[in-house]
Amino acid sequence: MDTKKLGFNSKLVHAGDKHDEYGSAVTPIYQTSTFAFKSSQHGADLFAGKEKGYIYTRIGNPTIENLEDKLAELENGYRGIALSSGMAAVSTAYMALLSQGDHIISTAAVYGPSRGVLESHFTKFGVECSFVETSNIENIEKAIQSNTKVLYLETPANPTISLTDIEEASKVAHKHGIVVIVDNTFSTPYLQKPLDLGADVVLHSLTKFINGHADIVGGALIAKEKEIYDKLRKTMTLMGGNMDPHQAYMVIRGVKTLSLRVERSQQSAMKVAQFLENHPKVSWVKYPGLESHPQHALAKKQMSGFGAMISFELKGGYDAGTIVMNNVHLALLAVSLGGVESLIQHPASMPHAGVSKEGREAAGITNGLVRYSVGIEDVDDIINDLKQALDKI
Ligand code: LCS
Repeated sequence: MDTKKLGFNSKLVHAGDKHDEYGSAVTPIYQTSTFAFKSSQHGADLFAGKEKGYIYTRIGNPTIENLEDKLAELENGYRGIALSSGMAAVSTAYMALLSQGDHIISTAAVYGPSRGVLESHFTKFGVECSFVETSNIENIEKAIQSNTKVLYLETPANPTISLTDIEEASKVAHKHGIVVIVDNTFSTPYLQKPLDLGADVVLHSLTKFINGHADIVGGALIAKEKEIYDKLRKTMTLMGGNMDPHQAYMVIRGVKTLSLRVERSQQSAMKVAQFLENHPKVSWVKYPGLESHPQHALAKKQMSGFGAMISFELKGGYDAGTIVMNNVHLALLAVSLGGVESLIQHPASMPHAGVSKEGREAAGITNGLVRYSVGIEDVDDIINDLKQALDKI
């Protein structure tokens, strides 16, 4: 069946699937490190690329390939690459597309380690980085240098929920021959398709909404065209950031319900955001679906829904944040996001506790900022849980 002609939900279920000779309904887990050649000629043909097949699981494996093909179809890309984590995808992309003396421009408020690995490791190899507020396209234009090779966008960004106009940013970048990478973890292809909007590479932490069940860590890169795909694939294979077949099986299972999960979570997220916006102990709420979000119009233009991630600021600052953390009962007090279970975290006292107050503020992480990942529980339970925790402040 040619799944490319099917609708998004049908692709979620069927794209890339490999049924074995027993008629398995799902792709089996090919839990093997290596694949026996039928003859020395067969081995030689596989290595020379004259015949399609499998050699070694770091290079390729049917279960992993099923996931890669599914993701590529969902993102309207040329081909996909599955990796051991979202960070493996991030560093593989940087390694493949940057050389000594090159310059990268990145959204300032990206997921901390996506910025950190540039500052701590890639600068060691002579890569220059600029971190700018990419929601303002002029900032991107101003940061472009003759050696700029990559524009790295995260939209919505983690944890500020700021948006960048992918179409406009890509136009500016492409005028200068700059490759555009978009981290689509928060939206997933169900809500936003960066390659259709002009980006060259889509990146995912599969750990989040795509897998959706908080039981694996994984990452993916999907390229729009063969040339960049080949560079990414070669780097992944050489650096060894491949996914494991069992991990791939778990993500294939999880992603089949992506639209059902995201749909329910985002319906609840809208109600939770409205509840928070009207709460006297909350000074502001950042959710792309609220008219008060400074880029609500952009959200309507480039996303087909507003997602399940909310950030809000408590009037009581740091102490109020810790009180809420210690008093929620339904939401799990945990990092990560995008699972069926609601998760809450307070960046200032938790993941960003080691960052200076000035550093946190420069990245938009204020003392009273709380990030909430809305799960698929009953929305009344989610709101009541938050309400009673806010009452304790
Ligand atoms: N990109 C985004 C937008 C993320 O949120 C994360 C992880 C990554 C990339 C890296 O993916 P990983 O290697 O963890 O699969 N975000 C996390 C967070 O917000 N809390 O814990 C992890």
